[in-house]
Amino acid sequence: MRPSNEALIVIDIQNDFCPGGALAVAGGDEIVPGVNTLMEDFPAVILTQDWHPAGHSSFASTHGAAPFSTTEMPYGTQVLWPDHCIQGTDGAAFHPALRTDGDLIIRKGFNPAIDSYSAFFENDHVTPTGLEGYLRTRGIESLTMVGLATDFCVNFSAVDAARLGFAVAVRTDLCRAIDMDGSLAAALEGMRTAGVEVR
Ligand code: VGL
Ligand code: ZN
Repeated sequence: MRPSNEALIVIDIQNDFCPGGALAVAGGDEIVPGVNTLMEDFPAVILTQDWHPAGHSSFASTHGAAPFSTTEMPYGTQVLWPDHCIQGTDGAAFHPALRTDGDLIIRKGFNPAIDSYSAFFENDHVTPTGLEGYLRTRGIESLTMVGLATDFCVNFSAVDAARLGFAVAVRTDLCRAIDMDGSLAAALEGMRTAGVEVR
């Protein structure tokens, strides 16, 4: 068992991000057995769940636009995604083989007007999710991250955590990427620059 100041953050291992889902990440389901095993090593396990209302502003359908195009939001450029992880649907549920008996499940992306890739802040980079306070009040200082997708929610979560002063490692063998237009390479570079240990 790892020391009590360490936590495992399991990001968005949900049906819509796995093969057959609305925003499927290639091989997304392959990481489930390894993530389940890794949970046994950590005194604190936190899962995140992408959790959008129908008609969310990150959905291409909301704008009459093509999926994977981009639009300018008040907070910056936003990729427009296929409808995914709609609250209460099977697509928003965790992969059925994923252990979900962790300590905390934090939902994000529920604000209709702002997407939230990061587990710490919405995409405006200022609206907190509350995860930082939870971790600090539990005395957690070191984070290991796994999950989906490497280049979006894992990336944003890892960079924010490093910026907040947490020690952060990303286990890339237990992550899978969307990888559009070089986004995976950019994410790996950005995480390393932010001081994340990319393993
Ligand atoms: C994610 C795109 C949209 C992710 C979530 O979990 O990486 N990507 N919503
Ligand atoms: Zn989403």
